[in-house]
Amino acid sequence: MRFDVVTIFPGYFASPLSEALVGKAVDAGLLEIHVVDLREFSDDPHRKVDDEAYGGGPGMVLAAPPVFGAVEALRGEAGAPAPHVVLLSPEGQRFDAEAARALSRRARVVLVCGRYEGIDERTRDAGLFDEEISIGDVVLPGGEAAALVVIEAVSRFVSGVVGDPESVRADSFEDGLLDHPHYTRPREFRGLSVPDVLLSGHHDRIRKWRRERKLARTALRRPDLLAKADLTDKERALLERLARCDESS
Ligand code: JFT
Repeated sequence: MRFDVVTIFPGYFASPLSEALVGKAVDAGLLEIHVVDLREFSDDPHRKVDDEAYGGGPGMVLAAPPVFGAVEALRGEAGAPAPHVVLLSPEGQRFDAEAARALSRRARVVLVCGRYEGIDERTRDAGLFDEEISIGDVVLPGGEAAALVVIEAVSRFVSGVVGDPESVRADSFEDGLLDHPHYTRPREFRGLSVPDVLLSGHHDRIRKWRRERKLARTALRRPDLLAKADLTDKERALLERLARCDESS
């Protein structure tokens, strides 16, 4: 899979894209990531890409011409798959595991990172973007950190990037539930022990305990997730009873 990241801060991406999971996947040829300097598409001698807002107000606006130039150049690249072009923006659709999986099926994704107070609306009006994504209701100074979130989340779903496919399946949200607790050595630490069942070697009991902890944690911490979670009829009935605090049944 290929990503092209359009940004005024190309250097920002150097270490996150060369380290750890993503860095290894790039080295292995599973991912190809191109960082494109938006300033290369400025027609200004000082490489300016921003300007004052029509109508006044504080701050600057990312100008349309360089954004059009960059996206059109990437769409026109010969010999490369046609890209799916994404704008990171606070006004976008909320990014989640399902959106990450959907993007991982694309051969090539362009991530456009804006800065300043926002991007000239005519980029949207012209249909320059196929999709607009927000990583959440938090305010960032620009799209770069959001683009890294998208690359890391999508890459996990690209075949071969995570060594053990079972790990991708087992992690949070694959079944719509939070993960169960994890423990490793030492067996005793500052008077804190590991739940006995995990040391028992009874794999059926361990599986049952983990499932139960996932359900309990999700019900307590993120009850909003239960509506869409992958639950058996029995599990759903159990949670309904617990939620109603119906101790007679
Ligand atoms: C922030 C952003 C995302 C995402 C793109 C562009 C300018 C700064 C800004 C901040 C608040 C309101 C503009 C961006 C994001 C997120 C993405 C831009 N800014 N208006 N902030 N928070 N979750 N994705 Cl262009």
